[in-house]
Amino acid sequence: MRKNKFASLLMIISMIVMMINLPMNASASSPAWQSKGNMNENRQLLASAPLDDNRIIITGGNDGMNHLASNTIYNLTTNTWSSAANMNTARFSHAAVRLSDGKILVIGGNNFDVGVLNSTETYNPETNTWAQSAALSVHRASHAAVTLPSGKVIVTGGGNDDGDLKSTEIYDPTTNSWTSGPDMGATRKEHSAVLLDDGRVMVIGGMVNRTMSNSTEIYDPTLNSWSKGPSLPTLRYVMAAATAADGRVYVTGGFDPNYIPLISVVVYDSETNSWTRDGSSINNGRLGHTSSAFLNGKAILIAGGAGNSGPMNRTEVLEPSLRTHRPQASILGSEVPKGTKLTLSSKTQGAVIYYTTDGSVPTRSSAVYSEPIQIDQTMTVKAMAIKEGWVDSRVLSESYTVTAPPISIDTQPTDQTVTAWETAMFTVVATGDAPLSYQWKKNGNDLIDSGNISGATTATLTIRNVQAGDAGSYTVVVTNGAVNTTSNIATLTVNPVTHLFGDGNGDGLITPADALIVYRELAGKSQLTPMQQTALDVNLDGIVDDKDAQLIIKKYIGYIVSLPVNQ
Ligand SMILES: [Ca+2]
Ligand SMILES: [Ca+2]
Repeated sequence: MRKNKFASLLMIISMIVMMINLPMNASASSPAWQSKGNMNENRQLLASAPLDDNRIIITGGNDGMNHLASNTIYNLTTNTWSSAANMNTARFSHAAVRLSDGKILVIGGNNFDVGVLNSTETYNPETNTWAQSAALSVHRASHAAVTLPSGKVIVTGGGNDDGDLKSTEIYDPTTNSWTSGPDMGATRKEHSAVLLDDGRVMVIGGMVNRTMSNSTEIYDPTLNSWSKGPSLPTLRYVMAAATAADGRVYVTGGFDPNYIPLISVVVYDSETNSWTRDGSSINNGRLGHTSSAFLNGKAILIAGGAGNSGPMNRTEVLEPSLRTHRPQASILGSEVPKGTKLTLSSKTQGAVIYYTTDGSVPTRSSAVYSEPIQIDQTMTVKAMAIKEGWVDSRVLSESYTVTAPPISIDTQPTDQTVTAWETAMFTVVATGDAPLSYQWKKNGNDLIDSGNISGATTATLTIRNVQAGDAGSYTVVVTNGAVNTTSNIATLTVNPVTHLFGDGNGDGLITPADALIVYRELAGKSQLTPMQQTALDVNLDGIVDDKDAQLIIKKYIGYIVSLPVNQ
């Protein structure tokens, strides 16, 4: 039963081979896919992974008749093939990934004798041996897998006798164990999966909800969730994909809705999050092939698959022109506080960043970025990244508008409790771009210098001869024309007067002895206490002098009825 369902894809491929006999000559274009040395066997539905910068291991597949346990290693430098030990289990429509320790993990797949597999095994290139690894929780074939930046491996979708899968599983090499990952948005098999240059994973095309699809989904390991990605320009199925060192994803071959094996190549550009038809074409239209980038990402190998003549042993290599990653700014163009530090970086290791801050296009004569750029005025930052042997990056352009720094209040006005007829003072200490101006408010209303109010537009507000009606909430707004800030609320509490006006010695009586205190003070023989200052200023003019002494005498002799006398 298992065998039959998954043999159907092979039958389709065989039918295509019989139906289609079109010439598949590649048009000359640059950069070019170059035909390389043939594998010893025809292989389709095979899988591959890089061993290092020069070698890729090709695993399993089938030759149209027999499933394969054999593997072969391609060396780019010598353009030769060498043998590798057989897997424990022959498998095709499986997945292969390079683990961070350099070993190769092959996952699931199909086997003509057993059916869809859940077994996995790991190849140690140092010893040229295979070892059984932990089994998947779900049997999977026609799935796709990617090693995450964390070193874990995510396996996506595929199918088995129970149907197509939208589930994912995540392998931890350190514990040799699988756990469930988040479901994709739909079932997906016969697709490709690649690591993007930002650490996310893209699954591409294939059969989605049992229909040929050009859709993509993107897995973010930091969020552990899937979201929609940009769709391929055209439908293609059973293609292969690999990511080059500059982050561009090359999707090759597959067949289209008319079952034509494709020679066309489409490229995903992470900087624009979009797909474009590449100028290059592969030499042999093929589907059910494999594609891997060498470890340094400077070249991509495609191998095997089925073409017009059935399963093939042909291989091709692309050495893409690599484009330096456009610099990224730590802050996108926006309003920023004066003095903001801007960091530029390029994902391309070893790239040199040139930048300008006057809006001109940067060149190799522009300033070399070496430390954060301080934004002290409104400016447009343009930057490009350059690496020898790589195409210059696109130009980053970000515009910043400097906002005045905020005014900080270092000392807030504090609550005051005074007795009626005393003086209340509120003071603020603020720091900001000069000149600073002040506006005191009572209960939210602007105060002006008038009556007993002075300093309403200075740092210190003075309220003399405080009366009950002066109680309330006081704030001050500090401004420099560009920005303003409002102080905390300070509350003025006014207690009723507790002294008897004219009673300087506090004996509860108004007598000539009280007037004498005034004269002693005027003669410089004593100093008045604040209490005396308030009690003896019986005419409320802010000073204690002879006029007050005379009023005290007048009160004593009954010439006036009560004190104070508001002159
Ligand atoms: Ca007295
Ligand atoms: Ca007075």
